[in-house]
Amino acid sequence: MDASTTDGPDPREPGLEVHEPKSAAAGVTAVAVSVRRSLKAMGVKRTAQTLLKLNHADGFDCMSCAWPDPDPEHRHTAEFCENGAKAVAEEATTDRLTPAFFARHSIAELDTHDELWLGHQGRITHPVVKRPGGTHYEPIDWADAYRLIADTLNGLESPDEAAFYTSGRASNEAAFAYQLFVRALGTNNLPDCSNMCHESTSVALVETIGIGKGSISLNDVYHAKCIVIAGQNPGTNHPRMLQALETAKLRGAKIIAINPLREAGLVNFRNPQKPRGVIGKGIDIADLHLPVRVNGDLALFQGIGSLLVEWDAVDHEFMATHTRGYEAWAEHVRQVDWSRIEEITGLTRAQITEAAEMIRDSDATVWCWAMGLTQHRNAVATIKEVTNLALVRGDIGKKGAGLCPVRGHSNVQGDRTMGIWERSPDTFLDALHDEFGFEPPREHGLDTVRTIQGMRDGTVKVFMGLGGNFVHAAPDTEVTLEAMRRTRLTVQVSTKLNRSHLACGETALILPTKGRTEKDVHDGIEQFVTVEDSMSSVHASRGVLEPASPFLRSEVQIVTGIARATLGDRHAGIDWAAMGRDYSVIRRHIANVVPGCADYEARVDRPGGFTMPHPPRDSRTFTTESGLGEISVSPMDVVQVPEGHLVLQTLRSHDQFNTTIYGLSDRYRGVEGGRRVIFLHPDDLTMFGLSDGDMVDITSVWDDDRDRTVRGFRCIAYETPRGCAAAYYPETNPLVPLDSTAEASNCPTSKSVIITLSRPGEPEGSSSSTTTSGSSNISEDTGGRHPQPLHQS
Ligand SMILES: Nc1nc2c(c(=O)[nH]1)N[C@H]1C(S)=C(S)[C@@H](COP(=O)(O)OP(=O)(O)OC[C@H]3O[C@@H](n4cnc5c(=O)[nH]c(N)nc54)[C@H](O)[C@@H]3O)O[C@H]1N2
Ligand SMILES: Nc1nc2c(c(=O)[nH]1)N[C@H]1C(S)=C(S)[C@@H](COP(=O)(O)OP(=O)(O)OC[C@H]3O[C@@H](n4cnc5c(=O)[nH]c(N)nc54)[C@H](O)[C@@H]3O)O[C@H]1N2
Ligand SMILES: [Mo]
Repeated sequence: MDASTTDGPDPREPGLEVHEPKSAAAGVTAVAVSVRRSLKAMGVKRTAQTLLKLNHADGFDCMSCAWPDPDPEHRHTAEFCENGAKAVAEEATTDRLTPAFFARHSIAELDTHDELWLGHQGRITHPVVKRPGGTHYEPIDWADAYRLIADTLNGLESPDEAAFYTSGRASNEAAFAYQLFVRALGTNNLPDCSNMCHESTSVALVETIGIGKGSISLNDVYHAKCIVIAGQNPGTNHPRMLQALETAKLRGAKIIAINPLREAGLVNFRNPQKPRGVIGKGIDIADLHLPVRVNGDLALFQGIGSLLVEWDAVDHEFMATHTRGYEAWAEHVRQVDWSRIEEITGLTRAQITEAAEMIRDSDATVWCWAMGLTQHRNAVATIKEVTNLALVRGDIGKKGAGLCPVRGHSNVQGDRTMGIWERSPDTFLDALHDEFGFEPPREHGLDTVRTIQGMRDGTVKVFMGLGGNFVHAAPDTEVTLEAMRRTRLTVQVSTKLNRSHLACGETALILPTKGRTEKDVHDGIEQFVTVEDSMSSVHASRGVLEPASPFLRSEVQIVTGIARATLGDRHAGIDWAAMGRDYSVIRRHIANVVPGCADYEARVDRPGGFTMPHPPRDSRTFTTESGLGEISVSPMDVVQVPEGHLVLQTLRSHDQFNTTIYGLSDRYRGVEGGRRVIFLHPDDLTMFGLSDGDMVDITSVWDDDRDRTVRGFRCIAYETPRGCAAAYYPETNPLVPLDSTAEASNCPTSKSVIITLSRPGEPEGSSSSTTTSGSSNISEDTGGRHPQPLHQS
């Protein structure tokens, strides 16, 4: 696709309009939007049928995010948010995408449409295949599809030539069966969306507290005295969290928002469930907003740590019994250089002191974070620093306090619990061995980035995706697309059409599946599935609608069907057919294999389910090697932005779910009718000789020769720290270099991309003299045209 070569509205987005950002989230507009969208997609009856069952004990779990549900007796009739309603409407739409559609549109033609159009074509009704050399998808029988997969997998030289991706929507039952199939086949190549999401969290928490999950329950949020929300935009991505924050505020909690942007939900919340939110002014959420520079959080948390040490505002008693490493850490943070902290964070010492005082004065603090912390090169260090603060304050295993990584996909945490992990520990593999009588592979498998590298290099020849939209979720879109197209076979288990279906291997299959809203009946018996939320609570989920087509199969059926076709009776201890027929068979295996899941069947079916064990939360014990909470020292570190460049964070609008674009309204940020925009500080616009409304091309900078440019983005002057730009994911994913990943977690650095701007048609970096001189400066430093950003310790 080429760019518009002149200024003015982009021909692709003629309706783009920019207004003042909003200062409050939710309220009646949110209710109106959700009902309007639902009615349009599903009609009156289905709207009532679905929305009233959403997040209820006898209904289905919302697929929009992993925020927990209140206790059954405290749930509202309408226990959903605007974006949850959009997610349901997206799946429960009455539009259908049949084989006739694929006969009409070639794959090449489909590839000219955007993600919004693809998603709006409706639910896929039949399994389809693209044969070698083919131009169109055509129908295929389920049995033939399974056979094709089986033959290809069995024809590989090694099972390690295949990779099996999971998106975080898969149920526990599907996930457990899937990882069992993959390991029975003989590989640990189980990349998942978590590799691009909270992987940095998992790595940091396992090292410091011994378990990669958050340590709080919803009740702790209600009883917190202080809540820190770093790098998270709950008003859009976890709207029901705002209700919990409101409850905490009304009990007197102080809230600190750490975010380069003044996100509407962090400023003010109008709770549509309460009269005050409908007619009144709503409630101010953040008592303090720290507009930190992108990637400045490690420095910020070390600054706060330094003050807490100086004031001796630490919990010596807790630390003496439960932790180690305080002295070394205290010595490290005592030495911080405040002028560097101010420079890196863009905050004054007074602002940081105000935050530290609020933390000092709270005897129970909840520490929340999401993608604003996890998707940077220094993400693991930053999250370890958050953990340090929680540990020195004694905020673990205490009412109203704890670590709260806010998960994204509704069952991403459950999938990990069920063994979707390329590096599952030996204890888990031992348990599989004992339950099923085969020897699972022990060598670590490929994560998401390594899977792409493998496909690119020709060592990975088969890609299967259990949900998700791999090519648009992954970094370096062009590289990923080319990599995927090099494979022998791609298999996508999906509900709706997306870009990954158009990046076909030599042979490509789309296997359409039932979604969470839909009933799943086998031999007259209604099946249910289970999920785990962000706070380790596990419960059942039951669909309520008739499936979108009689030809759909459930994810469990598809996975066990493929397994049976591929492995036959190679493993006497695994009865694939029984698992596919009756999910309680899988749950019995889960109970035997997964720690903390004893008596699973009975416990998941109680209203509200049960909560998985979490030693730090439950008993202040730590399953680290030392048996103690590890307070750790991380060198001060920040991504270095060469002069004349900016750091770009790629984030979500209010009208999307990851790569699924619901519509073109980022209401809270004032962007309507388009998505090809870049938010910039007014002085940065000036530096590039640009004005609000100008069109630019964006080029990222990395130490290889590849040109990574996206074209035709409208500049928006916006309140963001100097030097820090923002633009939407997935439009800007072509800018994220595949090899630019977080240390220790290998998570793509989607929140710190070094960029330069140019006017459409001009060579990169030529918008102003500053930029040109900036670019040449770096060339001298590194001798490369695309220098790797310099990092300092
Ligand atoms: N409606 C809806 N809900 C969703 C999703 C969705 O796409 N749509 N996605 C789901 C998924 S998978 C996930 S992981 C979550 C994502 O939830 P979030 O993490 O809230 O998602 P992002 O839009 O990536 O927002 C990141 C926030 O971090 C801030 N930020 C960026 N860089 C920095 C930084 O360096 N420091 C700090 N302190 N802040 C920074 C941004 O300004 C932004 O407010 O939401 C889940 N829920
Ligand atoms: N630049 C940049 N890139 C990012 C991020 C970022 O912040 N910036 N965020 C990252 C994060 S946090 C994540 S989690 C990933 C998300 O990566 P993915 O999970 O791979 O992406 P999604 O867009 O959530 O996947 C949507 C597709 O899932 C399919 N689907 C929906 N429901 C179901 C279902 O019930 N079953 C099945 N089988 N399929 C279903 C539909 O076909 C839909 O098109 O993206 C990552 N990529
Ligand atoms: Mo995510």
